[in-house]
Amino acid sequence: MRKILIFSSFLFILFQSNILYAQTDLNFEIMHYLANDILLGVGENKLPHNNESFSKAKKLMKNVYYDNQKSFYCGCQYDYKQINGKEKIVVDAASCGYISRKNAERGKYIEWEHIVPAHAFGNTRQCWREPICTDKNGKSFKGRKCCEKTDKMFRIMQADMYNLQPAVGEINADRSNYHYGIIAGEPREYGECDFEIEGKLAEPKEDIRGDIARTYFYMEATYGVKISDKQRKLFEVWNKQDPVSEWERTRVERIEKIQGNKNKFILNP
Ligand SMILES: [Ca+2]
Ligand SMILES: [Ca+2]
Repeated sequence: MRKILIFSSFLFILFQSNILYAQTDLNFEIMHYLANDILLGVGENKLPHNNESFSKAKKLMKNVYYDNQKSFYCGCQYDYKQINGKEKIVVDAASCGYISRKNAERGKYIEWEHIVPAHAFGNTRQCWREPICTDKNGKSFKGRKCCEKTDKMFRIMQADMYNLQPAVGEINADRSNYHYGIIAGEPREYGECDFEIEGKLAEPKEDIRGDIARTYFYMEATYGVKISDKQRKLFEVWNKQDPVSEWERTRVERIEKIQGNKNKFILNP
């Protein structure tokens, strides 16, 4: 009798702890969703758009730029070519007087640059700041890989086409996650391309400065990306000095058709 009692108590405790475990799990899920919602002020059913795939977004950009295949920073013509069975976006360096600074291989191809870098929008997410992921060796990690794995909203941000521009791979690499700003003088490190880097600052050519400013404003309004006071002042000036061009409008209209959400900073500035 005593044995039965002990055994049934054991079963009871096991049963209870399972419920508790399941509830904790459920609570964690709910908390996770609530945290996302509070942070963004939107419900999961009100995501700005529904594409979670960065690689799909990059492919779709072909349908936006098909009649204006020019790189963002340097204005180089580019074209899609099959190289060793893979589709590559090849830069026509002669079209823009591009000369590689250091990384000739990456200078040959177009990459899709995040104007607001992944670091800046990722930083708003827990998966970027805290090591909430575990690799197969049991080591915890954080950052881009962790966010791609666990955070739907991060994937949505990363795949937002309004934030993507075609850039010569070498320029994309050199810009890294640096802020934009003004650099004294006009040093040229990429042939005729008017793009400068000094310390941790990147200076874009004048006729894309407004485009950059409005992209930051869009990412701030849509995802809560932080803009410092100093950056905001600069972007407000750039927004005025380089107003919305016909191409910028066309680009945004095409993205809106694909992605679904509006970009009020360009269509109703
Ligand atoms: Ca300069
Ligand atoms: Ca412009």
